[in-house]
Amino acid sequence: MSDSASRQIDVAIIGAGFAGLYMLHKCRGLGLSAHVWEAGSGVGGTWFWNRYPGARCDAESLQYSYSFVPEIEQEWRWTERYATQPEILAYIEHVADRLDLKRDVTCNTKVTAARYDDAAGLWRVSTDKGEEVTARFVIGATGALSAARIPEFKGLESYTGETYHTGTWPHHKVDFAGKRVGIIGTGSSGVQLIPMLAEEAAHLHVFQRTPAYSIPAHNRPLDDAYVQRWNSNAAEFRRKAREETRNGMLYETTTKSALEVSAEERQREYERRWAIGGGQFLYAYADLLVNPAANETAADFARAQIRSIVTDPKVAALLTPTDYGIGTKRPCVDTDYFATFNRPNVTLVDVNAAPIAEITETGIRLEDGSTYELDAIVFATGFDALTGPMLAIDVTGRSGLSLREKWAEGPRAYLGLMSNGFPNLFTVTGPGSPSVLGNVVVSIEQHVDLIGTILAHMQKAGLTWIEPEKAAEDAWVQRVNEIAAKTLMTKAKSWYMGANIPGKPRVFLAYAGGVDNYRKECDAMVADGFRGFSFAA
Ligand code: NA7
Repeated sequence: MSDSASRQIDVAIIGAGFAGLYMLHKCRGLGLSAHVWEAGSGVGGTWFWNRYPGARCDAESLQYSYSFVPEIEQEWRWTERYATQPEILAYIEHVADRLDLKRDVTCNTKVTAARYDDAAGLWRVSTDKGEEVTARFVIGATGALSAARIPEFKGLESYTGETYHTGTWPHHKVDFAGKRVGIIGTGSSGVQLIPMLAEEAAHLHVFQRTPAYSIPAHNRPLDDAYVQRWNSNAAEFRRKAREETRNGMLYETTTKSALEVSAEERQREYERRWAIGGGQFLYAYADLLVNPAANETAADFARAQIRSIVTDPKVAALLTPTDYGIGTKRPCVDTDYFATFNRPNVTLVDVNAAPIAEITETGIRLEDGSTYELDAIVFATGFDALTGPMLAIDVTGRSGLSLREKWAEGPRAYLGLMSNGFPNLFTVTGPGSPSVLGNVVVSIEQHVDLIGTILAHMQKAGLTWIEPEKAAEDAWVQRVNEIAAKTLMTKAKSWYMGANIPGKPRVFLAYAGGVDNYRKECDAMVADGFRGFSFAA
């Protein structure tokens, strides 16, 4: 990969994951000089960093992949319904090689600042390697879940054992054999990792604050006939996923309410969907995420599954979510998660009842005085989602306006794409766009295509400057909030709401109106002469 970038380029791209790589390809197609900076030592973004045992995508492989080069789609053979992290990373590497992208990627380098120079009308981008580059456009392809976070536990630095975070997992195999291991966190990452740790560790303590709803993955190898059927119809399947679904995935949906059918019919439908596995379950009825009574029927079904698997009723009760609805926090998809708690070498510790008071030299102490001696602690404690990655960079726009100040009360961006005061700065799947609510690769492709359309328009019309109007941005932020408020997702304490970070504003961070509707909004904006954006030559 290239070690240095030319000092003056058209487009500076931050991040070499799914978004940054496609953005680079798009810029090349427009004849623009573009360069990517990437903190990791290789491309892949999320799939470069999250290397913990058991890491998989919880969207189906054939759908969670690029569609912009049909030949690549046809030549890549996914092996499992839900791909493992190594397979997804190998796929991204393959695409990067196939399109010769790596020569314009500088790895092991963090962008530390991006400052808009009003007089020159250019961005000055600085890196932690002391590089400074000027660029006409900056594109934040930083990912929604890339700022890994360890809570500020008292005494953490005094701990003498090994520590790991799922989102910054080492590249070597970590040996847990014979060790006393503690894991904090039971979100998607913890739910995937816990069964793997339990198989290896001498003893595993799971420190749980909030129990998770989890749907079985029913993962399986993909057979040739299935792949063949997909490949023969790929273009149409992809179009449907993009244009006709709420979340960018081809799930079986219905317009029926959970409350308009009999209890028996509902039970049969939930059983059928549970047997299919994965995110399909939440699409059993149209109102599961908007009507509390409807949601409760699905939540009850999921709770009963936990009781049927976990043999100790006290442990089952602790593992059962009661104070939030299913799907109102991101639902987990698992393989053998609940059964893991039947193992004699696994202990569930309730850190809701007695929170973690401190991390000691040798383990964890809870507020009730109980202590746990541990050789290793794994933090599956999540990310500073959506806003964290861009705010980690010192971004300064027009007239010295800082992005951190502007977003102090929550993110503000028109279409989740650009923020007033920050000309020529785009974010791919930024806050206020559908982003994490669904198949993020579909949303990435849509945003990159949209940015490409905007850049092509500017080239053609001889324009050099674009900024969203404040009124358009205000109206969009209001719309995002109104749509979210109609769902049950604003009722739960989740990273969708910024609730996992002390002090982070409690604002719903994504557009919950569906990727289908969002695309229509964007297409209408373009058709309407780029409504809401100001341009200058
Ligand atoms: P999540 O979903 O944010 O899960 C983090 C977990 O860590 C969750 O169970 C938290 O409990 C727990 N946590 C966080 N801070 C603490 C403290 N201080 N004490 C105890 N427990 C704590 O992150 P993941 O990495 O699992 O998943 C993120 C996304 O990546 C996922 O949704 C997929 O889209 C991929 P809490 O629920 O806050 O009580």
